[in-house]
Amino acid sequence: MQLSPSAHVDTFARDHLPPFELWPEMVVDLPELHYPDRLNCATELLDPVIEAHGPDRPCLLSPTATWTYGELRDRVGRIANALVDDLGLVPGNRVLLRGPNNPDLVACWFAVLRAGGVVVTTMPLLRAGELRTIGEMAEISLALCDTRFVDDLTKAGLDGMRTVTYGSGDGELDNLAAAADATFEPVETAADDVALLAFTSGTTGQPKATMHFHRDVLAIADTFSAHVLRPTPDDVFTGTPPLAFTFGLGGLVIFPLRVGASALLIEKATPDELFDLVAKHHVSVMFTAPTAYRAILPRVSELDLSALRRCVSAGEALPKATWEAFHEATGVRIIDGIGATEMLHIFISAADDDIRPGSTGKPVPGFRATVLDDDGTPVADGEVGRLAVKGPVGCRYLADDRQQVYVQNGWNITGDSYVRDSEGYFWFQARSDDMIISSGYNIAGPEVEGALITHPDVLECAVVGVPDAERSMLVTAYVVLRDGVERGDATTRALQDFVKAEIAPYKYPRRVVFVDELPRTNTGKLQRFRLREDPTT
Ligand code: 3UK
Repeated sequence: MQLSPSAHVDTFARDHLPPFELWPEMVVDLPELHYPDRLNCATELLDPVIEAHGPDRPCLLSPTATWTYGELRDRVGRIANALVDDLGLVPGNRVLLRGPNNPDLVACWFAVLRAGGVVVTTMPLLRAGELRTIGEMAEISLALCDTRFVDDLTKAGLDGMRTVTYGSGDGELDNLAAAADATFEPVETAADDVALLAFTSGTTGQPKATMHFHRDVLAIADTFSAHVLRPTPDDVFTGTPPLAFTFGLGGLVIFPLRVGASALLIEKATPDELFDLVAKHHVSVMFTAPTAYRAILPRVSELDLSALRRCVSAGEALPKATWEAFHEATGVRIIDGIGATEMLHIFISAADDDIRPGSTGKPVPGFRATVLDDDGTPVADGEVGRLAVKGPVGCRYLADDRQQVYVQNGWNITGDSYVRDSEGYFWFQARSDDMIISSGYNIAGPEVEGALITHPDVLECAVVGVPDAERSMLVTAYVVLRDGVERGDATTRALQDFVKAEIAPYKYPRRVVFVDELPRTNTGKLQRFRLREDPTT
């Protein structure tokens, strides 16, 4: 493998790529994925739209403002000039971004990339300790931070990192940008120069930084978005995942801008607030987690969602019952898709008539997927094994031995147990570490959850195996009940009997624990390990 000459003056990113022999096999059989050697994704996502449609197309919306493509490009130009002339950025420097989803954050993202920098967007929920780890791992010298979120970054106490604030019109960066020129000639990066470092939202252990190239940013738009989502320039996108979570970055920035559409950026929203904004702004494409689709069900029929035509769910398994209830209430068929930070975005999915409710779908055009046994041999259709994928993007951890765990024989091993059926559809079972082995049976927690969740008293639930002397693991359900339902033995028995009637009785939760809420990561994923560790959580 040979990379093209880098435009990075600061060579940190290239220097820390895994050795080529540990890379996954890269598959680029779609002709549209053959990008030129010099490619800046931040140029490709803005300039062609302005050339084709003029500068006045709406681009970024917030509940209070609208920026056109031309306004975004001007703003980006000013910030990029400030980065280079006032803040001393040289191509290849990593720049940490911290702030909630809004047009200012997106402008910073573009400016760093156009100036040849490497963006490291962080979740607003992160605290000083986590920010320190990221700052140290990525050797960050400059941070652009929303004025409202500086405290934790200051507390992180990163020597050698300068923090510059933006937002509310009076940040230091706003002043520098106001005085700077709006025209900026983007750095001609190599298609395989690193554009972003995305930290995994893994539920345990030391974080890992995944490294993605300029071409990778376009490749996710030209695979999942172009072939499955199929947006049009008139679409209005919105959603909840933070831009630091690549699910949100793709759905709220890369996919809409790749086709000249617009995106409504929301700083923070409960499912109720999210759907109110969808109605108000005639949103047509939405990205959020399965729990939000479920949470809105009781109210969904009162809302005017007539513009909504595409709903994408990812991050966790979408229960069949949620898919069906949402379809019944809105007529919209949710597009489930499995993605991963290592793969940048979604690689198995289906839309429209191709959907089999309860299944994640088929490999997205441009990707290959298979199900392997422990030795790396494909299992027969219908059998459970480890999901393995390859495509135009793939896992490259920044200087991390765990590269060899995620990438085996050229395949990306996502850590999920899957079944492929005879029609080629992929069915999620559980995270491989989460399979419950009880009295010799293999039980997938999500399957039991899928049954429990259809009970009218259940708002949310999680099913895990808690270590048990007699059965090795005891199938234990943590249940958040709907308001007004009484916790107690009668409810426990009712839920157990209900599950026994829905799925094979040996899978029923022998223990039911009622809780107020379930522990989640800041990307909304259930933290099953915390439930396993502390059964009284
Ligand atoms: C799980 C799913 C079942 C699965 C992500 C879309 O979630 C994203 O990235 P993460 O690195 O986590 C990856 C893991 O999450 N998962 C994701 N989607 C599904 N499980 N059904 C699904 N539809 O365990 C996977 O290995 O946080 C999702 C786009 C970009 C992303 N980064």
